[in-house]
Amino acid sequence: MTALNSIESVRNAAVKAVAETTITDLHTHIFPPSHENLLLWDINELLTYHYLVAELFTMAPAEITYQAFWKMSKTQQADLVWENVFLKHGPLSEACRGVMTVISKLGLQDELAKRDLGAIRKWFAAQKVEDYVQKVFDIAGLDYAIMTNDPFVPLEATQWTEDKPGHPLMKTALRIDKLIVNWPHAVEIMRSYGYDVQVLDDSSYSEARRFLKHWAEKLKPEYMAASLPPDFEYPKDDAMGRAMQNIVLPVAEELNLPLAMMIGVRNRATVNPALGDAGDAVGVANVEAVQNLCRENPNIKFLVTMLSRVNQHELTVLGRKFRNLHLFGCWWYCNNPSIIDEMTRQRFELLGTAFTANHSDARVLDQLIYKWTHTRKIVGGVLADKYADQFIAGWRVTEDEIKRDARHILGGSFEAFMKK
Ligand code: HDL
Ligand code: ZN
Repeated sequence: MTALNSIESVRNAAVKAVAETTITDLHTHIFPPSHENLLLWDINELLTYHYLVAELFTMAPAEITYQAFWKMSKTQQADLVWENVFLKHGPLSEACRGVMTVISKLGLQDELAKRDLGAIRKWFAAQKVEDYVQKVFDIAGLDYAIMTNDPFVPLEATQWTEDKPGHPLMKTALRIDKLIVNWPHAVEIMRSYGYDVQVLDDSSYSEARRFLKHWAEKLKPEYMAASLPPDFEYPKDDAMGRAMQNIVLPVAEELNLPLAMMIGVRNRATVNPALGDAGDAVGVANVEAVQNLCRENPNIKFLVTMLSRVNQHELTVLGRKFRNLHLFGCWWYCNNPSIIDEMTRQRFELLGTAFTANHSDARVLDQLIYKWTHTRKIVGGVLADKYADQFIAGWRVTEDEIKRDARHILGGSFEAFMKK
């Protein structure tokens, strides 16, 4: 294929390549339809996404208390969000825009323009979930998504112990936060399965490793994952440091199972527990913990994303230092156009294409549509700028090479890293 011979043509090719490339979504909270009502989907779930619940309480009148809200039905909660966040105030937040993008991409632009929530609900009620999963994946343009599978959540664990079928478009990830950040809770759950764990000592370490290996066998996960607080340090002789050192890292190495760390969540317990899933906030975390983990464990692969915008530059520099470190995503409070743009530019400038531009973190199936529609638009624009810079510097590139690079930052480099 001949090289493109103008800035205009490389820009257009970059935007087109990102708009059309197949994406691998390496972190979500979706579930197989067979896992009872764990899979969330439809307009009521979209409107009661915890991002929008938080926004409701930034605007709702005082008489709408947290207690009253949580007692309502999902439909009543959705009505409140629609009325207070969408109708009474300009729905300008990224989470609001997401709901609108989903509705429009599903072909309900007229119903949306008329703000006809009843008609939109009727359309969703007519969908068959198995077909709808495929439809959403097709619109989003994904080859597969990786779930979050937490054996410390009894309802989730039951689906696997009862051998409920998975889904061909959904791969697994073994979620282990509680083992690191809430040992007493982890002990309670592991003991309920008959594991002889008590305090953080050698006998409990080996039992906890046995628990992890059992679930790794059961789930066949792509990676183990843990969301960690801003004060996570490594090495550290505290409960988190000891669990990491004596339980998680040995299992990761023994099973050659990568560890994904998502660092910087300020837990709802210390922020606002009344908001439920919406109660967590963000804190500047310790990038040196990542540096020490990568340096001291060259045989373990680490996938890392951090929650604070403040941590991003230091982490991206670290991405240049370790072959066993792969950076991914604009996570949660970073998954907004202004920050996705900044992070993606920084990553291209420091890492070339050796990173994964985003993950959806979708909790509601339908969100795969908006999270990726919005990301494709921003990343496509950034990639176009990079190719324009490259053209001006004198390099010439073909459309196939641009397609190759677009895939690389949206799943390709992740898969290459996992195979290394
Ligand atoms: O811990 C995580 O995986 C986070 O993504 C949380 O689930 C968070 O509530 C979320 O959904 N962020 O998008
Ligand atoms: Zn998540």
